[in-house]
Amino acid sequence: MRSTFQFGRFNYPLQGEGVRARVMGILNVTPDSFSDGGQHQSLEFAISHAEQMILDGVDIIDVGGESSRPGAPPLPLEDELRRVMPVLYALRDQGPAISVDTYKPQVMREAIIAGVDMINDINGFRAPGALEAVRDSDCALCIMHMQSDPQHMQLAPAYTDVVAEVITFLRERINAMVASGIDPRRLCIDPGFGFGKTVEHNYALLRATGRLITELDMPLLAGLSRKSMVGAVTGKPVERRMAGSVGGALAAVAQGAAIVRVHDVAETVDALKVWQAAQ
Ligand code: 9MG
Repeated sequence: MRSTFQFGRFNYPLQGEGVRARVMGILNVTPDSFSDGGQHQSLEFAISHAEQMILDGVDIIDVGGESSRPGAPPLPLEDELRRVMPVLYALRDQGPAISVDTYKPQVMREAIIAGVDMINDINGFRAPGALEAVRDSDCALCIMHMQSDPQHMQLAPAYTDVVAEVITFLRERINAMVASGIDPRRLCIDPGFGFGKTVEHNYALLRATGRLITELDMPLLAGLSRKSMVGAVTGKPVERRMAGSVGGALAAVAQGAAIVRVHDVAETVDALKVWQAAQ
């Protein structure tokens, strides 16, 4: 059984003393996440949001420049670099681990030079050049499952057996990455809630969290914060899904998830502390 998770400057134990779920805070650097779209103001907004997450006890900050919402169009490379690179440089020495949410090899290369601890790729490192871009670093690599692409993924998600198919996909990606020379201790898996899945597919995968971890012998990252799977069972709009999202994060951690990717850091940190104290 896997005992450690190599995470750039950090090394997370997966067994024995010191094991606990890590909280990854979401830092979107997209025009709809700050007021006037100005470059300077967006950097200031991102830094102050990150500072609040640090006060709230975040372990990892995930910086993303391109929206991956259903229907979102791709962002040109230069725009993504312009959005995320100043934020990565500003945050890398603030304490928490830093992750970059990108599927573009050129952004991965630049982010590694900037010193990020994780590359979070919703495309599972399938882009030509992605494996070469990350191979010779020590940053963690999150392999996420997605059916189709953000523009089309929610049009007609279809599986015969969603859990088996996600496991097959993740196993194939792990094998390809290890065959390219990447240390498996750098890898984690993610079922990709909401990425080409119906509500039923999402809950089948959430219930299978323990099975994914055991069958693939990998730490698992769960990201369901404020997603439609939370709205579907609570009946709440996106701005009122905090409690439901915390419930989902606890459900994942109770089955062994190593990292939860969340918007509401303070509430998730508190919930996990209480849950941990009760173990
Ligand atoms: C960028 N992004 C949005 N949702 C995500 C999820 O569920 N997992 C990961 N790894 N990244 C996500």
